[in-house]
Amino acid sequence: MTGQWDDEIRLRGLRIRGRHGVLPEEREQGQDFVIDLDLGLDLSLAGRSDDVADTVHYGELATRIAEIVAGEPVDLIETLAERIAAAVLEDRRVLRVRVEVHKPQAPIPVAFDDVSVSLVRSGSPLPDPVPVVLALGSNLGDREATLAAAVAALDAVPGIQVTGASPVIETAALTAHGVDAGKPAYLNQVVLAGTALPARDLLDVLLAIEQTHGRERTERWGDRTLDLDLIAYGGERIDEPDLRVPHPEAASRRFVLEPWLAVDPDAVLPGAGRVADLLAELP
Ligand code: A4P
Ligand code: MG
Repeated sequence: MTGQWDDEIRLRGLRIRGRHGVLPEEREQGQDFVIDLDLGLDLSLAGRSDDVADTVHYGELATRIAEIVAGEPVDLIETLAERIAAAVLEDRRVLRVRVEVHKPQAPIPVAFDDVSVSLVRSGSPLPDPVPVVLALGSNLGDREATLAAAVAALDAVPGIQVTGASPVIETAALTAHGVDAGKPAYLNQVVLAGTALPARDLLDVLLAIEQTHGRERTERWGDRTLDLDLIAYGGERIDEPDLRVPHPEAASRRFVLEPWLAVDPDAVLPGAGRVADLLAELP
């Protein structure tokens, strides 16, 4: 663990006009409210990826807060602060938020600098990521570049974090009729990842990446430059027409087992056994 629990995004002095307060003139004329926010969240992912999709976008956050402050009036700045905290915590990555709402023009009959309320609220902790195993294959186009782009695309998806990637191996094409040396050879790779996504959502992500990185736009309609298979989703068994996990062919496919073993010598295919043993048993 890094110091991720201490990571923060701080937004200070967000000044928005609102009509909150109990007095009629406050409701009619409105006044400035000033918001300070401290968001506690893990910034290490964004620090590595340099991708705004891996963090809370402070511009979008500011816009959302401005909508709340400028929106439906409430009597108390306590209520306003609570609403802001709830909106910030809608993003499940935010573990903790401190909201301070200042009302510098509050109707106080004595000279004063500022009045504010400050509250701290916590989000419900994210579930531990599920470890998943993905198999990549490509036998058309710039195979190496396609695999690299697919790994990067996977890692860029919020809720997916690539934790390991095997070396890329070249394998003869396996068809319904066995190994076919006349077909273009494949490059294969196995990627380990952790995900907060349900298995079905993960499959949708795989299919979408296949679509964007996989289709060769040539006359050879249907030929795919990228095949992305979900080999294992934690230890779960799923047996539905369009989603079968663990992948039913994995145990017999050298082009899956070999790279998998290379990236994880202790790998186990749920329901089938140690990958090292499965590989040794293949003809
Ligand atoms: N689907 C169900 N379960 C899964 C799963 N665990 N992972 C469904 C991914 N998809 C799963 O897949 C068709 C549908 O399967 C998906 O829409 C999904 O809903 P596909 O990849 O579009 O089908 P395909 O590739 O035309 O056929 P198939 O039988 O899935 O082929 P495979 O198993 O993907 O194998 N030879 C070498 N040397 N290296 C290879 O990588 N790959 C293949 C393709 C053949 N020969 C190969 C290699
Ligand atoms: Mg497939």
